[in-house]
Amino acid sequence: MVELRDFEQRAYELFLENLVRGTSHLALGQEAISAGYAVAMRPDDYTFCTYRGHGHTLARGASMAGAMAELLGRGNGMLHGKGGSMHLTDVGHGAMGSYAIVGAHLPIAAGAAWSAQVRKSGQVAVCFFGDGATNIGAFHEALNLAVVWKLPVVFVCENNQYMEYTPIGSVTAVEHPAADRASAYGLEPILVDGNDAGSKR
Ligand SMILES: Cc1ncc(C[n+]2csc(CCOP(=O)(O)OP(=O)(O)O)c2C)c(N)n1
Ligand SMILES: [Mg+2]
Repeated sequence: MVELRDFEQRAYELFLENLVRGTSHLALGQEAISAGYAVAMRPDDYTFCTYRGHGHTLARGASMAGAMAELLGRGNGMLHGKGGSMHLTDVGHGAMGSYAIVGAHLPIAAGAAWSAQVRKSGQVAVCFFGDGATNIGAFHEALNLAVVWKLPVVFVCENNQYMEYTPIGSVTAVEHPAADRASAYGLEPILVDGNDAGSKR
């Protein structure tokens, strides 16, 4: 958690110095989620991130230097400086990409889980997304398919209460945008306080 916080703070400083190429979405305050899930992952499990994916990618063991160099657009970045903050990917560590289109990666994570199921590899896909993604059609399609096909995929909504400038409560009728809808698809909803590293539910 400390390492992830340090990385984000440094990225923020470099961004203010205009050294970060493109934009950068930080996850300051969300470190416990990245640190917690990574402990449970097998080395060959899959992670799918949003554009706010520095922590999730680093927690899988991706190189911090490679990630920072990527933000700066350098040739020694993990994607040779071509992807930047919003596209961090490190397949060797199971980090299967960061996706800038809200909700786009939920069906892709379901597809990766399906491949694991077909190959009987025992791998699990974990897919992170924001509260805003729960109002995108792909969220509902992916959850439904995951249950119907019993796919080894875990969907994790990081509810920071906002989608850009819009409070999620102003556009969503239920209190817990992902968990309250998960039951409708036959998924067990689990609520965790992401700011409490010791929280279970
Ligand atoms: C399909 C799509 N629509 C709109 C956008 C513009 N956009 C970028 S971030 C964002 C808000 C997403 O909020 P949320 O899912 O809660 O994630 P957070 O940024 O809070 O982590 C929007 C609307 C986008 N990237 N993709
Ligand atoms: Mg949000």
